[in-house]
Amino acid sequence: MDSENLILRLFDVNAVKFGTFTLKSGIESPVYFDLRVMVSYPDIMDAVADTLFDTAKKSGVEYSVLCGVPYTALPIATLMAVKQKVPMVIRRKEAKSYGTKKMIEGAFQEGEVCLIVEDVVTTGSSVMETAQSLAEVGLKVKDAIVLLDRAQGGADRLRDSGINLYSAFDLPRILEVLHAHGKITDEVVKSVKAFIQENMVNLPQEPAAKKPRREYLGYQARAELCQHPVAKQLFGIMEDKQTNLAFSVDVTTSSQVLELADQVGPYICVLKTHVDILEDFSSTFIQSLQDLAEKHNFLIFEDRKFADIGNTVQHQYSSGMYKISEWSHITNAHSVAGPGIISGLKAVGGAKNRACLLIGQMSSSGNLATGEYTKATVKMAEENSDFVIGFISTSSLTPDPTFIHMTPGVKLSEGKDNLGQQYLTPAEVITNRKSDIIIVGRGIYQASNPAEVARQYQEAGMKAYHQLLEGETDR
Ligand code: S5P
Repeated sequence: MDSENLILRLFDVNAVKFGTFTLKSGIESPVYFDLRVMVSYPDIMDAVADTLFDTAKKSGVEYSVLCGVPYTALPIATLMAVKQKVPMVIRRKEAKSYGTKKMIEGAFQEGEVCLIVEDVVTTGSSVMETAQSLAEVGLKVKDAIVLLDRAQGGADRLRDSGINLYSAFDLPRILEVLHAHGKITDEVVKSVKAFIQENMVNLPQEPAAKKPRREYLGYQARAELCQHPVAKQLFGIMEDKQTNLAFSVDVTTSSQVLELADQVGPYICVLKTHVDILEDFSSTFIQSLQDLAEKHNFLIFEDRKFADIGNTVQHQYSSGMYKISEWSHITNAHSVAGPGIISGLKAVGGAKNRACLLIGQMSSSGNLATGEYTKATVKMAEENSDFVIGFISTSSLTPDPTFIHMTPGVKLSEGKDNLGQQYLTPAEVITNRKSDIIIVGRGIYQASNPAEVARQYQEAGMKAYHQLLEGETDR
């Protein structure tokens, strides 16, 4: 059965319904999926198992064991396991109250990679719970496949926890097929599309082969499109120096900062500072830093993460001992305080042609900058694009080519620190998540030869950028 017929069959058996439904999250939805009914239709089960295998194959995921999220995906995973002769494990919903308290049943080796199978993902929490149970017994989870991603933030949340979600279908495709076959009216299509617009955070990733690719513009073209002088300059530097590397120089003395900035300067487009961790901050230090920025042609970004009301941040930005607005081309702010924070910063930095990034997502595990918060942050940026030039985020948040995305939590191999930081690779960040700039701190300044390692990050970042432009994915 091809995907079109599978969608039609799912509609026939009432696994896809249109009307007014209240979802678990409290959101009212004009469309509802109840895939539990599939077990009664062998032809559908068969097609779903094949479709999910196809999705896994096209996404290039690697695994040696399968696990279905209980309950609906359990029989699907079973069928896939039997058809493809891959072992599976079962996750219990509740631990047994007698005997062994095992949550995962089956025979497996610690360190084996397990692919999670799910029917529908909304927030991603069921996949996350399953991944946690699997991790507790030593199984590794990198990817999950789902028949349908409702695109309400689940993929983002999972990605933040290090799990890539690949879906076989998305809602627009289902609408298209059902409408083309006269199963739903124009009205229904309109109401579901309006719902998608309002509630969907990111459209799900389809297997690369099926999806028409968005054309990515190069740095030069984006420099030309930008109105803000700092954004224009930054894309210009990225093009001229062929680098998308920002160095986060989180060391605690001025001399260390200056020495590192001079060594690493040739390989970066942005130097990111936290001047409040310096033991010996002074205005002469700032003068030397500005000289280095000039010498090596990079921008200075003070990572101040303003988070207060407009009136307070105005003073924090212009005054005190750091006078950030005097010397930092770029600074950043949390959107939690509302748009007044941008007005406050803009009142100080606007006339000086300074720029701001909003923190739309964070790299640390368990952070709250997800879903609706991220969406509202993007809106705030769009409404203040004369001062906000982009985002700190772990993925691209908008296709608007004049906004720049900078991603922290980057190392040459994935991992974590012991305080919640989570690392992704340059290829994952630039090619797969379509961010623009990698921010690297410890990966460079803790290396024995920071300049050489910075060069390696520059090379990895640009390789990933060229892959993005050429439409390749890194998977
Ligand atoms: O979500 C975030 C946002 C930022 S700006 N996660 C982050 O790690 N950062 C900053 O990026 C953080 O303050 C630090 O300066 C840098 C990452 O440093 P690394 O040593 O972990 O590479």
